[in-house]
Amino acid sequence: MATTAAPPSLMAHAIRALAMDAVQQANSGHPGAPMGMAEMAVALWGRHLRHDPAAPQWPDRDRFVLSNGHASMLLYALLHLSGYDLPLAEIKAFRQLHSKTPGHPEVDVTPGVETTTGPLGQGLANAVGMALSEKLLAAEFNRPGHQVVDHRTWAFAGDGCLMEGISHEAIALAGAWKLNKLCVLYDDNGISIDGQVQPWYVDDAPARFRACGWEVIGPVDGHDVDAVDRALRQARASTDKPVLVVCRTTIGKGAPKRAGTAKAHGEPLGAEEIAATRAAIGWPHGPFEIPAEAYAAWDARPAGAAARAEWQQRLDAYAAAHPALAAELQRRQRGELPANFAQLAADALAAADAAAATVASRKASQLALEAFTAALPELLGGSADLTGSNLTNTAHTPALRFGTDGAPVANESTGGRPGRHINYGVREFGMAAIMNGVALHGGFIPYGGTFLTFSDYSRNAIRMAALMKRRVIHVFTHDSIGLGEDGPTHQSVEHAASLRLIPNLDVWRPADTAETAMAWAAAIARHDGPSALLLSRQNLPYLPKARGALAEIAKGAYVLAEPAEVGLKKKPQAVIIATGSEVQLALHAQAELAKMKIAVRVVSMPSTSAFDRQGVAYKRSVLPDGLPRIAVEAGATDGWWKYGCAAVVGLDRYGESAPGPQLFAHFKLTAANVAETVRAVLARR
Ligand SMILES: Cc1ncc(C[n+]2csc(CCOP(=O)(O)OP(=O)(O)O)c2C)c(N)n1
Repeated sequence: MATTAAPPSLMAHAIRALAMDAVQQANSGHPGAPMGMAEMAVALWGRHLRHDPAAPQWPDRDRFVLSNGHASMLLYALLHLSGYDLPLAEIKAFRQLHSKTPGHPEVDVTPGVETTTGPLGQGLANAVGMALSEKLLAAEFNRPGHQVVDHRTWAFAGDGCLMEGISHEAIALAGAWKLNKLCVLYDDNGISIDGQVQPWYVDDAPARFRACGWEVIGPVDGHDVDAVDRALRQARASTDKPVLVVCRTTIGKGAPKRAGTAKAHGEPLGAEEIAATRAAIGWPHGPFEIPAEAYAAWDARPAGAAARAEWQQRLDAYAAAHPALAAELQRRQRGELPANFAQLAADALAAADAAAATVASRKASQLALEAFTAALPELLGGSADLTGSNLTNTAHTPALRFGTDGAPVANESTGGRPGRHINYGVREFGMAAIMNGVALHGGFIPYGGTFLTFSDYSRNAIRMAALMKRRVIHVFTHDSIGLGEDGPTHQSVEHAASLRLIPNLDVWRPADTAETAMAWAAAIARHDGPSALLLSRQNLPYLPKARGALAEIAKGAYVLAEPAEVGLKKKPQAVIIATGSEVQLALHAQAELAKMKIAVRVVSMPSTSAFDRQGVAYKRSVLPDGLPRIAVEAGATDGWWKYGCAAVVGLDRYGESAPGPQLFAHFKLTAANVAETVRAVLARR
């Protein structure tokens, strides 16, 4: 909240001026939306948003999400004007290399930016994830007389966000979860890039939100600060529903010729129109010149400091009354794992090795999760309507439910805490983007499941988690033709390869229970990015490991079996690299080749990215120079050539509908074919 009362028009015009000047200077960007939402921003940021520019990471701050991220100059102007560490020089460097003002808002680049937005609709889902996190943390940690988690989530969204299908997934869940402290301000300006949206966007958006259990306020005049302010006040009174405030606005408001036109959306106004706008709105100041009264009116530092100090007092009182809870809350908010995590992970690995069970890797995942969810209350699981297939639930993760009062239902089995396995419904993209919001908020490590094939539905949100460096864990089961009878619509072929292309996503395709436990441990321990676990539907045998191999799984690839394992006292002549369900084929091929006195090494490579991060010496020790390499994976072969393979046994076409074992035979994903391929490679040399 800003501190002094000043004419709202002064505050709004300061945003307009900065937006049009910065876009003009960059000769690129979107002036229309910031100019159109200026009064909405005055009402929210000037009168409601509880934040402290001096402490952008303060855990109990309100969250603000600019879902229509192309309006980035609105957010940069707000951060600059209200006192964040974003000097005018950064506004002048809008969209330039290494500035803090990139084309679209990016979390961790600009102080005060809560999430990276630009792909329309996802910000809305992030906001839902943030509001969910707040509600769950409040239920878990607040105590009578001690409200230490108590903040709101606000989002701006435009027509584009609401046209995107993901908006429906997100608002449906927000309604089901009764996220009453979530408020979305809809910039209802009737314009998108192609022009007036009327011919192609005729949805009754308010009715859609109402149908999903939202309270809808308005339409209000989005250029009337007091009207928006009143709507926000009403929104804050909601006890059991998220709130949509429909704000009727004019894109490019203030620009005499461009206002209300699609041209205002994504082009600089031009010197002439900027001059005309200055005259029209009565802004006599030069480019990037903001009068002191405007800065004073926007300055949110005093109010922010006071709000934070008041919260600190509440936290201190809480810590005095409930020291253990306070320490746990702060650990969770910092994203630190319990001190005994390394031991926990080692125990899970050792237990898997000792049991040596033959189970599907999806089941192995559940076994690992039993241990991890027992010890880590921050694990917040879920599935997109495939819980029984993904096996994402455990004895420690009862289903999350909300009572009629909007509060999460406390579970006896978990000491009165809310449930922590989410039925996301059939909403893969929404789930992924909501998990991003949960990770961004802090306090939880989200994980969610679906079939690997449907990772395509979630894909851009997975990419966003990778770009934002957030710890989100995707459980993708039914990872190949091995799933069998459901057929090619459900059988992944290109998915492992294509997920591996996403920078900063760790993909794990474990071969057995030990590798699966390790993959989970790595995904949980990872602080700076998402992980995807690719798991089988079908059973996989436990693979006996050489001494020391267990510890090397974490390196992404390791020597699983040398020729000596199959009775050959020879140095290997070739290396078979395999992942997941195909590692057993590699071992069988090794045994067949041994009968012909052909010595091969088998390398299990559950994670190419983890392996690629290893030093040269380790890489050479696993894949020695000069030894021909043959890769085996029931999927697209393209990615394997980067390891200099002489041959790849894979699948570059869609599968078929039949029992899994028949499909492996049909597509020659067999030990015999792998052995034959090795022989052919050696014969060529
Ligand atoms: C998923 C996605 N698709 C397409 C775009 C490109 N794009 C950016 S803004 C925009 C139009 C958005 O219209 P609206 O939300 O009404 O914004 P306004 O015109 O009011 O600024 C489009 C298609 C995008 N950023 N994200």
